[in-house]
Parts: sequence; structure tokens; C-alpha cells
Amino acid sequence: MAASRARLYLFFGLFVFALILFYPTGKVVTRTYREYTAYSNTGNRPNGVIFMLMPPSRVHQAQLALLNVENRFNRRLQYPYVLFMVEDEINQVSDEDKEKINWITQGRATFAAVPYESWNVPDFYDKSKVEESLHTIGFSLGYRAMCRFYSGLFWRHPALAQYDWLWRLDTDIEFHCDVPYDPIQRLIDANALVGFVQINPDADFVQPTLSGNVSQFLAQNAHLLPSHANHGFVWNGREGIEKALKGEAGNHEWSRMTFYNNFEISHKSVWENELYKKFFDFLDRAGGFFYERWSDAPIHAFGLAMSLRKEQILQFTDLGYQHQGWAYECPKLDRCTCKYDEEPARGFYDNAPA
Ligand SMILES: Nc1nc2c(ncn2[C@@H]2O[C@H](COP(=O)(O)OP(=O)(O)OP(=O)(O)O)[C@@H](O)[C@H]2O)c(=O)[nH]1
Ligand SMILES: [Mg+2]
Repeated sequence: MAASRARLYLFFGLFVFALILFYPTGKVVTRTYREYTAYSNTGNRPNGVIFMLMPPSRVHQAQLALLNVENRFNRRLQYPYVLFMVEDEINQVSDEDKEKINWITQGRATFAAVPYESWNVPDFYDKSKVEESLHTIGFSLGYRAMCRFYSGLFWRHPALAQYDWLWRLDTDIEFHCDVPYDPIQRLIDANALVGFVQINPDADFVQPTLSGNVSQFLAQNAHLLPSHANHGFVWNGREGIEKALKGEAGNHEWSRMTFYNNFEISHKSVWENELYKKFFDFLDRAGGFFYERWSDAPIHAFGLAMSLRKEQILQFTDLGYQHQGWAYECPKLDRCTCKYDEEPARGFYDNAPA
């Protein structure tokens, strides 16, 4: 009798011990991590690609970025990569570097040539005016070509034709956290079409006439604008929006807010639609990509604000993503190796009147 009671106590004790041992610690992060790492997405992964524009001078930087991306999530998710280089730049990459990229990415990277016609200054530009602006505003022709390519040309490149989800990363980036889920799948689950990490204001002295041109485009194409647009992200208040829609706004009305798009996941449809295509063509003809230094970040922000609802754009706050040398948020999570500070996450706010 006494022996069987002792056995009962022993079993009970073991049961309680097992409960303590296996009971979730309450850290959602740990649970989520287990959940997601158990799930391998190679079979039914969303139809996405990670792409990068890479000049020959930044091949080593790109290798470090690719290794970081592989280590943090993509060795598990297995998204392919497209590495864009301008036409003959690909020949400048040594076989040794190509092999390294091949090894880092387990053979999932392909190089794609950006044709000169998508890169060089178009014929309709006055070359002397372009030359002058290089001295007054600064920024190289290559940088300006990069901004133009990312504003309206990247998604038309044949190398991206087979993909629905386009994930841009730059060569000078780093993820400080493991990413135990699939960010593209998270967008799909949230019914969102664009994902970003940070918002930043952009400078106007390098693009003094951009906002005025956008305003004129809005006035001329009112019939194409959806009623749900999120103009308040890029224009200051109700008055700013009204002026913008009438073609009367300029830098005074521009909020300067941009999605910092060196990390940008987008569904191709946000660029392929008639409104965005017309918008890019309008800006291209206006000449600011080379007469000034119009940047792709504000152009994407203007374009997305006029075409998408706010909830179709999702902010990621748990990636510990950094554009090198710039401030970023370190999430307070076990899976991040950066140092958390008390700065609150910078949310996706806009200036829209309540
Ligand atoms: N092929 C090519 N790629 C470029 C050129 N300039 C920039 N890139 C790439 O385009 C992306 C953005 O360029 P960055 O120079 O980092 O632009 P940024 O982030 O606005 O400026 P930084 O503050 O210098 O980082 C990076 O992936 C670069 O490697 C260029 O002249 N040729
Ligand atoms: Mg950069």
C-alpha cells in the first residue's frame, strides 16, 4: 500500500516536472520561431524573387549582403536572386567572384544585364543642361540612372517577368535579426501589396520641381485616381491634398515622406497598372531624373499614395534591418544580435486629417 502510494507520488512529481519543463515560457518569439522553422516553404513558396542592383565596385559588398540574407532567412526560404548589372559590367566580375556568389546562394543567383537604353541618359535630354546639374546638384550619372531604373524600369526587365513578388535589397544592407517566417507570405496573409521597414523624409534641394510635377500629373489624371488613395502620406493636411489634386501644390505642401526603399517588397501589379505607368512616363518626359536628382524613394511614395489604400502597405518592425551607416530599430527579441535601445519604433504615420 505504502509502496504504491510512493509510486503515485513519483508519477505525479514526474508529471509536474514535465509540465514545468515543456510549458511554453510565454515568449511568443520562441514559439513563433519553432512554428516557422518547422515549416519549410520550398514546395509552395510564393512566386517571389530577391533582386539587387550591383556595380562592379560593390561585388564584395554584395557578397556580404547575400551571405547575411542567406544566414538570416533565405537558406530556409530559398528565394532565387536576380543580380542586375549594367550591360558589360557583368564581364568585369571575375570568375572567382561569380563562384563565391554561386556558393553563398547555393546556385540560386542569376546575373541580368540592364540594357543601356534603360540606363543611359535618354536622347530627348539636353546634355548640356544635364552636365550643368551634375555641378550644381551633385550625384553622378550612375546614381541618377539607378534612381530612374528603380522608379519605373526594374519591374519591366525580362529577368523579373516570371515573378509576382519583387523583393528589392541593396548591396549595403544588413539584417541584425533572424527572420523565422516568410515576409512575402506575411504580406499575402495581410492582403497587402507592399512591404517596407522604415519611413524617412527626403531632401527637396536635389529634386526642387518633383512635387510640382506630381501635382500637375494628379490634376491631369483625376479620372484615373481611385477614391481610397492615401494622399495624406505625401501631402500636408487637407489643404495640401486639395492643392495637390488641383495641380497647385509644390514643396510647401509636400510632406517629403518616403518608404525607405532599399528594402522594398512589392507585388508587381502595383507598378504594372495604368496609373503608375502613366505617372512614370510623365515624370520621365519632365526630365527631372537627369536635370535634377529625382529619387526613386519619393516617386514610389507618391505613386503608392495615389494608388493604394493605407492598409495595403505593411511595415515590418521585427527584422532589425539596417541600411549600412544609418539609424535603424533593433527589436527587443532573442533572435536579434543588435543592441536594443529604448527608442520607440517609428510607425507608419501619415499627415491625413482625422
Ligand atoms: N550598376 C550600378 N549600380 C549602382 C550604381 N549606383 C548605385 N548602385 C546600386 O544601387 C543600389 C542603391 O545605391 P546606393 O549608392 O546604395 O544608393 P543610396 O542608398 O541612395 O545611397 P548611399 O547613402 O550611398 O547608400 C545599391 O544596391 C547599389 O549597389 C551604379 O552606378 N551602377
Ligand atoms: Mg545605399
